[in-house]
Amino acid sequence: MIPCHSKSGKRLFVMGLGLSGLATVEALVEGGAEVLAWDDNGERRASAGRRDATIAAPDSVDWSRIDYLILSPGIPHTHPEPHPAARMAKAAGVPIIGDVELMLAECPDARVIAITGTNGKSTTTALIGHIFETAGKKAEVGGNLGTPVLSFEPLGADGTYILELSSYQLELTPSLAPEIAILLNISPDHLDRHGGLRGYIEAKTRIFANQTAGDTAIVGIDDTEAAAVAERIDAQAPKLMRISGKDNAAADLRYSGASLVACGKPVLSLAPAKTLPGDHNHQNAAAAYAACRAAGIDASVIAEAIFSFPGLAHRQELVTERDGIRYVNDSKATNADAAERALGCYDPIYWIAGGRAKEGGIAPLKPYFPRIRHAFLIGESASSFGETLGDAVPHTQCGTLDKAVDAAHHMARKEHLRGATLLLSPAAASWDQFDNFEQRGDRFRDQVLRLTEMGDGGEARP
Ligand code: UMA
Repeated sequence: MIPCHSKSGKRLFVMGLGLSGLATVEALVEGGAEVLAWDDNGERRASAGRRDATIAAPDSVDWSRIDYLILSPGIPHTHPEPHPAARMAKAAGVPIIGDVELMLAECPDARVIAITGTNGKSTTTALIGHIFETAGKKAEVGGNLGTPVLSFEPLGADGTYILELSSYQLELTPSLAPEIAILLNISPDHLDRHGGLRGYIEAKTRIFANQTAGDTAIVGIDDTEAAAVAERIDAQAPKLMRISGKDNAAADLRYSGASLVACGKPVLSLAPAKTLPGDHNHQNAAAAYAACRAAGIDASVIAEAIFSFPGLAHRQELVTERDGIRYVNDSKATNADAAERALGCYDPIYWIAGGRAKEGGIAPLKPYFPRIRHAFLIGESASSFGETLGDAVPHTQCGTLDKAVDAAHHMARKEHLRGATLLLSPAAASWDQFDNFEQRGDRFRDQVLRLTEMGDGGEARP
């Protein structure tokens, strides 16, 4: 934990007591601050009360006596409507910040590498963390990825914080000045929270706002919005590295096929990186490579780490490979956009899909239908997905995930097609049958391991 000593004797109001809020309460109390806290959910309030915070509703507080409002990233403060706590703090002129801002104030000497983007930021963050670990460098990895930043160990000048930052967190971290900042890409997301695309882009661009001459900015330039950001920051001081998967003359680092190419010269083949399939993962690897080179890590160490990267659970996670069939858990793909990334990586596919459908269903995935050998449909959306697949893709209504895995496994083994992949990439949310996508992916993994550790007939070996 990082105790917030710089806030000793101050009075802070912590709004939201989820993962990051509870870690914030602990770090503030430990640092000697007076903490008032609230969550709109009564159970969450009870867990904070045990940590020496005073539970107080926002409208019961004299805001003129509060030094800071610490807001959880998931709580709105501008759009679609400010939370009452944010409204009252603003009216009283109380600064509104987040946990990352608190953390930065305590460890000013540590190096910061910050990663944002609409897609791929978790994988890129975890990959950079793995490269640092392989290089034997002291680092803490987290933020939006899952570990709240105030749960980290305090680091000095020999340490690096590797932070995945969402647009929500970037808005609440005004003094962020990363030595290395990455913007992978921009596509519309969380628009309700930012009052539209313009607000979302502004929030993302904050990652570069306080960079100065010696700092490095790494930007993926294959979408119009991120390319425009690169143009804008080019005029500022930071060293700018443009990354592209296209034959783009402006790119400093390209990923072409499975190679990284810098200044026209191949610098690394990504073919052995089994856990990073597809163009989107090659972009993540390119950004991680650029960041780690800028951090002074040797190219050969980076290569070794990229090849040994275990990947992230539920994101095209290679569960096992058995008798020529790959079993891939992509439970995190809760919409068609995300499923498209996985469907583009494999052929032929035994595809498990369905759950609670998002708007548009799987219609945008039609270009990938020829790769799907058979679809196994589950959950609420099974019949609507079946209608979209129509005669183009043979499919079976399975109802549950267990039945789908079983049927797909047996068909894949029977047909024994070269390069076959059994893929869970549901293109739908999990909430109709599971608590969250993690539980769905865990269930898939368990079921796959159970079946693949059995004999051909699906019966356990003696
Ligand atoms: N709450 C209220 N009132 C409200 C809204 C929420 O009291 O009007 C309370 C909830 O009851 C809950 C708490 O606020 O107890 C939740 O706070 P939170 O949503 O900010 O979640 P945390 O548990 O603190 O998790 C946050 C990040 N969540 C969000 O940004 C929504 C986590 O990112 C992050 O891993 C964690 O901090 C640790 O740093 C998750 C996420 O979904 C993965 N991120 C979004 C994304 O990736 O798209 C941005």
